[in-house]
Formats: sequence, C-alpha cells, structure tokens
Amino acid sequence: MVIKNVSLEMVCGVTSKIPQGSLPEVAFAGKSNVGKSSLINGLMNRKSLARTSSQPGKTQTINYYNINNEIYFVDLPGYGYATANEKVKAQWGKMIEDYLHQSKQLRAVFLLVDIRHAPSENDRIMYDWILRQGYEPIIIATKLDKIKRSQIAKQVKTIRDTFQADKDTVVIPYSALSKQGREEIYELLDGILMKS
Ligand SMILES: Nc1nc2c(ncn2[C@@H]2O[C@H](COP(=O)(O)OP(=O)(O)OP(=O)(O)O)[C@@H](O)[C@H]2O)c(=O)[nH]1
Ligand SMILES: [Mg+2]
Repeated sequence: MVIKNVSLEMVCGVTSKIPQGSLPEVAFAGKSNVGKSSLINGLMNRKSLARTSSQPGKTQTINYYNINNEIYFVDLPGYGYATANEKVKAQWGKMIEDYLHQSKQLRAVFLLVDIRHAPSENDRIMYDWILRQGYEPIIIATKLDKIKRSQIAKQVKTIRDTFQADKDTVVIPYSALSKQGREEIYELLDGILMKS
C-alpha cells in the first residue's frame, strides 16, 4: 500500500448516526493510550493528523481518515479510560459496539494491546465483540520499542494465550518510534483491499 493522500473526512460523536460511506473501512480499537492514533499517523506517514496525547482519552469520537479515496482508517475511542465517569464510559462502549454492529463497510478490526502487558478484561471483551460480529481480529502489539528484543516472543505468547487466539490469528509487534511492523500491516491492508 502506498499512501498518496489522506484527510480526516468525518467525525462521529455520541449523538451522531454511524455514517454509511461507500469505501471499505478498517477500524482500530484498543484501550485508551495504547497507541491507536499513533499507529494511524504512522501508517499515513503523518506526524499528527490523528491527534495523540500522553493523557488517556484523547480520541472521544469515531474519526474517519480517507486514504487515497480507497479505504477509511477508522480511529475508535479508547476504552478503559479510568478517570472518565460511568456515564461517559458507557457511552463510549455503546459507540464502539454500535459501530461494529452497524458499519456495512467494515472489513477488518485491528485490536491494539500494549506489548508489555497481558491483555485486560476489557481487551478480552473487545476481542469477543470482534469475533461475535464475524470479524477476524488482527492484533497489533504496540510500544515494541519499550521492551528488549529477547522479550518479544514471550510477550507475544502471553497475548495469544490470554485471548486464546487460534493459530491463524495474526499478531504484529509495532513501534510508533521505529515504525517496525509497518510493512506487515501494509501487506495485510493490501490483502483486505484485494478482497473488497
Ligand atoms: N514509545 C512508544 N510510545 C508510543 C507508541 N505508540 C504510542 N505511544 C505513546 O503513547 C501515548 C498515547 O498514544 P495515542 O496514539 O494517543 O493513543 P490512543 O490509543 O490513540 O489513545 P486514546 O485516543 O486516548 O484512546 C502517546 O504519548 C504516544 O506518543 C509506541 O509504539 N512507542
Ligand atoms: Mg487516539
């Protein structure tokens, strides 16, 4: 995949209806602060089109990035943002669930988890939502630069085991600093686009 032009085309808040565009979509899900917006910037080759923050809870809307007029990258709000109040948490959960239910153009869901930790209860719920909606989750293990090379295989195994992922489930370690893992993700995206 070669990125030629990108733009933030739609922003969808809690009260908006899920837009039904004509391009295929891939979504990026994961807990707050895991690196969804950073990954999207890395894939788009942009430093900060998708807003990132060291404060969790930066992305509170569903943001649609139009890539080459070919596909949308859909940045979902992060879950598990500890200091958000219950009402806000419930709204975010509902937005994500509605999106997975209602988007007719969704082709794949990237589920991001921090490579340093075992996936949380919320991650497992998300993984199950993805499976139940009939999508094959693609797991991206983020912040690869924060662990030693020698720990990668063990951390990937912990992630697989926690999700009880089957053999075919792809886990790609990724670093937003070095962009390691990006080529593999582009290849997957090419495969998804060929099928749509
Ligand atoms: N070292 C390192 N830091 C990262 C990486 N990916 C993201 N970060 C940092 O983690 C923080 C959160 O990144 P975001 O991309 O904003 O995370 P997000 O998942 O979009 O967060 P929400 O919008 O709150 O759901 C930022 O300070 C990023 O710079 C990575 O691969 N390596
Ligand atoms: Mg974000």
